[in-house]
Amino acid sequence: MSPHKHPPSLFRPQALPNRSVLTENKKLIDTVSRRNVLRGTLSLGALTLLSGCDVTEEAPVQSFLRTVSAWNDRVQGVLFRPDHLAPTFSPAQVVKPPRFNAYYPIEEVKPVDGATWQLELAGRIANKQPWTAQQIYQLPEQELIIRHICVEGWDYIGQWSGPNLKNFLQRIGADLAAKYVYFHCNDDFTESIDMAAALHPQTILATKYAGDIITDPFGFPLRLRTSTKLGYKNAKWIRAIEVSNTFTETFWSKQGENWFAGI
Ligand SMILES: Nc1nc2c(c(=O)[nH]1)N[C@H]1C(S)=C(S)[C@@H](COP(=O)(O)O)O[C@H]1N2
Ligand SMILES: [Mo]
Repeated sequence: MSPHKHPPSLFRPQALPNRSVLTENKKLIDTVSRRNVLRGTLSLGALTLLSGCDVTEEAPVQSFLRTVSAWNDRVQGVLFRPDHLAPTFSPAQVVKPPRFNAYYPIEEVKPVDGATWQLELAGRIANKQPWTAQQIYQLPEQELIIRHICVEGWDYIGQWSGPNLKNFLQRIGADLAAKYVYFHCNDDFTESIDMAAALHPQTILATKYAGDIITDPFGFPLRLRTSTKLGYKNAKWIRAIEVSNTFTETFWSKQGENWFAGI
């Protein structure tokens, strides 16, 4: 299994397009970075989510950084407002099929058997009865057309639908005052999110992409789709959801990535 390329963290210079421009703008970058360090939570991806600007379109670095800086100030106010909505897009902007990523290449994806698969529930949940895919398909669906941002430096607009996570957590009697929601996956990947992100109105358990059942590489039969977290938080091929007050390092946080990874 080849290790996933280590994703660039915020303002590591190689994460941005032009080093000489970066050197010229060092003071501005420092200002931006220092604030980020102080907050401890902001990432380029998170700012991109908020601003809706396209990191893959190489706007001049200086104006980009000014935008980031300005957003940084506005972000202070919205940071912990759980109802702040991430930008959404139109169906015409949706990339089909989605762009694949995992910590191993697409050829190594081991498809999940939807007929025998069950979603297990663990931790601070009153009703731990497992769910079949068919049962999950009966639940009301929410659709999100949102930007997926991978810290490796690429992004795409995707159209996801499935049950709203907050509604699902309420349905199973999860302790909504608990701190974390963990997603254990069929490929040995575990990620977790803070409860505020789990209860965010734009967080869903996705079963469909662009109106069709998600295909194997993209997390069939069930994956997480947050609108306010970086790509790696969006666990694919979920086999169990666990609600807990205990913090355990996750796949990417063990590799030194920011655990919060969002806004
Ligand atoms: N189970 C599992 N989920 C995962 C990963 C993984 O390796 N295993 N990779 C993450 C990363 S780094 C990204 S960018 C997104 C990619 O999702 P996509 O293939 O639908 O674009 O899945 C995330 N979820
Ligand atoms: Mo990613």
